[in-house]
Amino acid sequence: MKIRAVKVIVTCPGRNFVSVKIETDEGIYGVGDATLNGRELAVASYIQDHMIPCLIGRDASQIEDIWQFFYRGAYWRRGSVKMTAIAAIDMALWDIKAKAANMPLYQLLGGKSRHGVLVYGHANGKDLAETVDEVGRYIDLGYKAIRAQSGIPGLAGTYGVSKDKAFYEPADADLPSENIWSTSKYLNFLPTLFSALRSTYGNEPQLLHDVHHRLTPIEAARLGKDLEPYHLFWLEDAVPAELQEGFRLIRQHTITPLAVGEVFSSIFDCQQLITEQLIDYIRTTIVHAGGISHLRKVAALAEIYHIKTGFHGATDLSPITMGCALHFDTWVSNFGIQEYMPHTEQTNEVFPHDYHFAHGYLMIGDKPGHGTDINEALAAKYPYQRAYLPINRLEDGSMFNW
Ligand code: EZ4
Ligand code: CO
Repeated sequence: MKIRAVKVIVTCPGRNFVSVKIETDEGIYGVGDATLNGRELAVASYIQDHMIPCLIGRDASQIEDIWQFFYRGAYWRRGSVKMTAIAAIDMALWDIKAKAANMPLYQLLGGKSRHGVLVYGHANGKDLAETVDEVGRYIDLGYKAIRAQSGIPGLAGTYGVSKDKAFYEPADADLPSENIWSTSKYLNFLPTLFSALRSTYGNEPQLLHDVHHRLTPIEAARLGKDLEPYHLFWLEDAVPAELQEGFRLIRQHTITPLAVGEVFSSIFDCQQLITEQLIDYIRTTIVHAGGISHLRKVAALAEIYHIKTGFHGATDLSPITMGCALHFDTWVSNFGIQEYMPHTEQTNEVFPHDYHFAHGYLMIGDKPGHGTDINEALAAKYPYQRAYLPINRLEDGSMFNW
């Protein structure tokens, strides 16, 4: 089965998505997600200008060889743009292989290990009272696990607090908007939020929180310790993780479970975090780290060290990534949880899919392939619109982490 044509499809049904569609000479096609929020066109060009010429005529069944061809063959290794581009091709090729076998993707991976994929939803509010109410609304919607983010007294706005309660979209402007951050205001406030959540809703709901890369290891250690009475499911991205050994310091001080990895592009970004058991959940995702072929290796390494998966699942990962992730989650033995932010109706129309939410779980369908498609005619109606993620500064104006 030979690759006959490859298309890059850029569309903006409310937000930007980059997708690929690979067509074969046997009439079977596959689709993959190549969306890198805020840097979309760099990936589109990487695929269009540097990968497609090498793909035409190649055997679509040779997924591993094609992966190695683009990873090793580029000479320049890793990097988010390259690994997202490889991921998109990889997803599309797995889609083709599963369709050719007339099986849902999870069957090719090793079959079902569970009947549903536990997900967590995103509750957020402008202040403590509103966030507490929002968590209640998610409990009423059937969620068993909920991430809570809140506005912080004394700060105008922060990560994770949305204008539209149902659809959080941080890439909100055609040039980066600016937030102001204070670590001390945050650290003083956050335990009061989780104290209020536990006293209102008891011990049953799983609660999560995303620090979004804003602390140093010793600050993260203090926060983890302060949150111990409220037994979080996880504390996410407590510090920027370029320095993997930095997590040792957090670990020495707290038993709050740690999750990290949504910005990683390969197994080499988390090797030490995993092998030294410095984290509990690995969030590295199919779309930003080389696709299904590479994530299998990350998950297998993590399994040996008692670390579970907890894939990134914000709305900037298209329904194609979500479809692939759900097949992976349904199969992988060391599954932990899956992040889930529903896409808008407009996005769902462009990317028809066969998964659905029920009682706190996402359920996949049995369609051959990964179960998500792209409506090209509809996609063409929404041209690309430049959009950036915000940046973050300290109160004195210093550039900080967003
Ligand atoms: O800010 O995907 O856990 N989820 C997150 C996301 C990220 C966005 C960035 O594009 O941290 O909301
Ligand atoms: Co996050």
